Amino acid sequence: MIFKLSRRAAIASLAALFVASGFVASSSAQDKMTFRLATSGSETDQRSIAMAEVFAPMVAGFADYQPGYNGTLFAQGTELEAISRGNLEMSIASAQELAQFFPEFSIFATGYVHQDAAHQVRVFNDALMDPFKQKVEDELGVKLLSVMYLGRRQVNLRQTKDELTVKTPADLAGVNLRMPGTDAWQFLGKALGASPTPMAFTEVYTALSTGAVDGQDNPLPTVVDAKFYEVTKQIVLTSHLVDLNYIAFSKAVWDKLSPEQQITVQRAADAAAAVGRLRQLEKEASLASFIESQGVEIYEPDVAAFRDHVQAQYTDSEFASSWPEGVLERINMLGK
Ligand code: KDO
Repeated sequence: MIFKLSRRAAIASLAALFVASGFVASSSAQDKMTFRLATSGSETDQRSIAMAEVFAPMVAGFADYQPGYNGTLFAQGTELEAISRGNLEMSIASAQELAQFFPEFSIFATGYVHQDAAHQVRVFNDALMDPFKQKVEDELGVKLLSVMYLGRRQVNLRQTKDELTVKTPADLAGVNLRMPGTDAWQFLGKALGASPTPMAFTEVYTALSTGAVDGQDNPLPTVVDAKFYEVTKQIVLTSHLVDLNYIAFSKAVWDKLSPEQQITVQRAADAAAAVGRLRQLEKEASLASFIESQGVEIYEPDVAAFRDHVQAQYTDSEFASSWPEGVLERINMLGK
């Protein structure tokens, strides 16, 4: 008999397997640590679900995992500093946020550099990342445990396609595009040809519904999770950034863990990232028809025109001058 698991069942069994193998170290209830994680994502975001369903039970022997969703613990962009100051244990951090402290991280936030989810993982696990990780650990007191897949960012606008059809970067001229509030994000918005407006993720739905901005960029699973399809009319499949987040962990807390507990935390982070990645990829591949059924048109622009324009903007930028010699070439070599 051929025993066939559906893809969803396979991911669920993988999660269960990780959890079952995770109970390595345990402590009595009263000396359990607390791992608070700050994220702007919702409770139903795949990264949040993976952390709650995989990471939390794997560390439960010695730590209580306490997530704060929707920016309730710390506002978007302030989490790394909170960890650094000893006010927070964990966050879901972006390369763009790290670039605020270490400009060279902008290489991982640059349009059309990462090719897909597997490429992100190869880059994160390659020796090229070691000096990046070490610097964050030494100078910020933050350990980057694992890389999470957020997805391909697409341009999502309030205007109908009849009102504005976007084929090339020139068509985005004057479009007030919300981008998250750091220099690297704003630069990407400009590189796309738009007029970027900085804004925290938690404000975006309201800004779209009132018309304070013309659009935003995020992967399809986020468009659905945050219900942006209710307040926008088109998605332009620019795929300008295969976006990632890092599971960031306090170095001070890490140093208090026993070697066994450290191994468990590392495994739990890797397992949560792996399960979240599979689920996010599945969502990304299957959500277009639901979004279209909500009255949002989805179409491809001239992606080569966007790629060329974006890459040209970065070539002579101050960001590119902060990238260590040879790293871009090494990242490209790890691609397809
Ligand atoms: C966003 O603000 O658009 C963004 O997608 C940026 C990501 O780096 C990440 O912070 C994400 O928001 C939040 O986790 C909410 O999904």
